[in-house]
Amino acid sequence: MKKSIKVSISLVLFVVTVLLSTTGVYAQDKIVMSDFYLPFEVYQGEGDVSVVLDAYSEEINSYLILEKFDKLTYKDNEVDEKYYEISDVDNLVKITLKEEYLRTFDDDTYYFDAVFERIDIGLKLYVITEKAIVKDVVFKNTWNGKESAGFVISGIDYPLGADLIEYISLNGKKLDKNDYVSNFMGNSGFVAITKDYLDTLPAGTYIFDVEFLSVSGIKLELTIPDFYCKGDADGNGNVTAADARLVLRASAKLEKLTAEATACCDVNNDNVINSSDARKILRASAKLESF
Ligand SMILES: [Ca+2]
Ligand SMILES: [Ca+2]
Repeated sequence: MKKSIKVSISLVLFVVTVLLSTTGVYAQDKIVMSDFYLPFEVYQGEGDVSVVLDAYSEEINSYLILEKFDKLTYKDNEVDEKYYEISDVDNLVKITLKEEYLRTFDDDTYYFDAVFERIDIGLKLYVITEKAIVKDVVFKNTWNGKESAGFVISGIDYPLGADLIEYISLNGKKLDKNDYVSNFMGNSGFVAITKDYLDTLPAGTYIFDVEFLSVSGIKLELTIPDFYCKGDADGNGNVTAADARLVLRASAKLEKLTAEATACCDVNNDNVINSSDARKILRASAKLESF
C-alpha cells in the first residue's frame, strides 16, 4: 500500500514540478495546472461527492485557500452556487457537489476547474452508475525478466482511471496493491505488474483480470519465458551454432524472433538483440563461454 501511494505522490509532484517550470510562476501570473486533475469521490448514483484540494505541494496548496476561492466552472461556465458547498478541512479546501446536480450527469468522466485568485486547478468527476462488461479484451505482453511488465490499455469506451481499479487478480486471487502500478489519463493508460511479484511466478502464461469500478472483463495476458532457455533461439532445448545464426539474422532484421525467444537470447542483458548476443551464443555452443 505504502509503495503505491509513494509512487502516485511522486508522480503528482513530478507533474507539478514540470508544470511549474513550464508555466513559470511570476508574481502576477495566474497558475494554470493543465493536465492535472484532483478526483472527486466516484459518483455511483447516490449521495454527494467531495474532493479535498490537496495538490501534494506546499507551494500549490498555499494558493488553494478558502478566502481566495472565486468560482467553480464546468466547460468554462460557472456552476451555480446552489449545486455545491465549499468548506475548510484542516487548512485544505473541500468542495462537495450535491446529489441533485450529480443526477444530471450520465456515466462518463467530467472535468471542472476550481478558480482561485492565483490558481486554476482541475477537478475530475467520474460518474459510474452501471458497470459495463467487456469480452475478449485481452492485452498481451511477454516479460523480459528484468523490470515490471507493462500493459498499455486503450480503446475502451468507458471511463478508466488508476483510482477506478478495484483490484487485479490472478486465478481469483487478488494481487496486493504493492504488486502493480497504474497511470491513466482519459480512457487510456497503463498497468504494470512489478518484477518483485513476477519473480514469484514460474514460467508459463498467465491471465490477470483487471476489475475497474466502471468496467469488468479486461484481461492482461503475460507470458513468462523459461529464463533457463538462455541462448536457445529455436527452442529445441540445446544451444548450438544454429541459434547463434538465428540471432545474427534477427539482429540484421532478416528474421523475427518470438517475444519469448527474444527474452531468451538477450544474453548480455542490454535489452536489444544484436551481434554481440549472437557471438556469445556461438561461443557458448562451442563451450568457450557460459551465460
Ligand atoms: Ca537451439
Ligand atoms: Ca543483447
